[in-house]
Amino acid sequence: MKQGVLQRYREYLPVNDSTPILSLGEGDTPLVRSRAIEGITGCGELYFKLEGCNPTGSFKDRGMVVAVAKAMEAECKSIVCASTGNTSASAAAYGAYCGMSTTVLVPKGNVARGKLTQAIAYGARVALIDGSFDSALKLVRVLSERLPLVVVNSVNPNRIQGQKTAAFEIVDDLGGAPDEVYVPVGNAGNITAYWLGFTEAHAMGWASSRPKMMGIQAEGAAPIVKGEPVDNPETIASAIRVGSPASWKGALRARDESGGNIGMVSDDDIIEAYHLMAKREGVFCEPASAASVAGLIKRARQGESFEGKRMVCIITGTGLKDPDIAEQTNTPFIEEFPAELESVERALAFV
Ligand code: AN7
Repeated sequence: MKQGVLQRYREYLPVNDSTPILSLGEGDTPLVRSRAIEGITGCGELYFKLEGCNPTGSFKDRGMVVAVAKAMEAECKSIVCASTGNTSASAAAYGAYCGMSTTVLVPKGNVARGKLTQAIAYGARVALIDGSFDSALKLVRVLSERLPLVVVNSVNPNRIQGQKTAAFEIVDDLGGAPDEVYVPVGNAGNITAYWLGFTEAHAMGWASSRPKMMGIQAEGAAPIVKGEPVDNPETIASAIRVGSPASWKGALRARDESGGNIGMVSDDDIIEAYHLMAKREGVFCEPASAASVAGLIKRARQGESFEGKRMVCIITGTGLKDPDIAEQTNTPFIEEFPAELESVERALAFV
């Protein structure tokens, strides 16, 4: 049986004898070798960490399992989060599994359809906030001071602890740290978690080096790149539509301590990478996840050489989360036929 994050990494997590060890099968996600973009970008080796293979289809499950287990340990019955979608899906699933009541605050009109569907299906209470993710997170922080709720956003340190385990897995799979790791950045919890994971793996002697952390924001939602909050963040990648990241300092630390960079890519770059991933790599990811790949491609186009380098792009969520963007940005290759051999055969003959 698959162990799950709490069991597999219990020694390295805030787990004690009263922490319930539970799992929906999160973690242990595939590291897949690129067959197209590796050559396009001239990388020595390029891998994709497929976090969409987690139980609710995104990396959030790694941190959520720890946050919810700790909430149970504290005998708390209710969890709450603000979310651009994936955190809400994950909180709803783990909340359901653990018999908690789950409330999610999401920006109205800016959550991908699959994510909202998940929150509804798992039975969470969904509050549509007429405002941005940032305003929803502000509300959650105040609410948690007034009501007996555990916040399961990445401002909860247990989330970061759980998410760091993805870095452990990469080191385990590669037998050491890669040269560079590309991570899409929204609220900046994940890049903070990866850096913590790589730093701990290095300190424990599992890896002799640490990678450069390359954070990628969307141009219309790039507060860290611009050095100031963005009031009205805008991008097709709704997951990273964040104007004032809670873990801003963690992202800067990851960048500076690793000698990395926080860059930005346009929505066109994101969609180009999104299509390349699906059509050339067989990986259907969500737009925010494609931002990491777009960031790598952009640097290659700017003349950066990745010769002999071992690179990893974090593919944070599955493409099924956002069917609307898939439909809007693709010209479907779909034809209708009568159920007759001749017409179908004629149509296929040129293939
Ligand atoms: C697919 O679900 O913030 O920089 O509320 O869903 O740690 O925020 C999601 C973020 C990247 C960015 N890729 O991670 C939420 C939420 C996907 C995401 C990010 C998110 P952070």
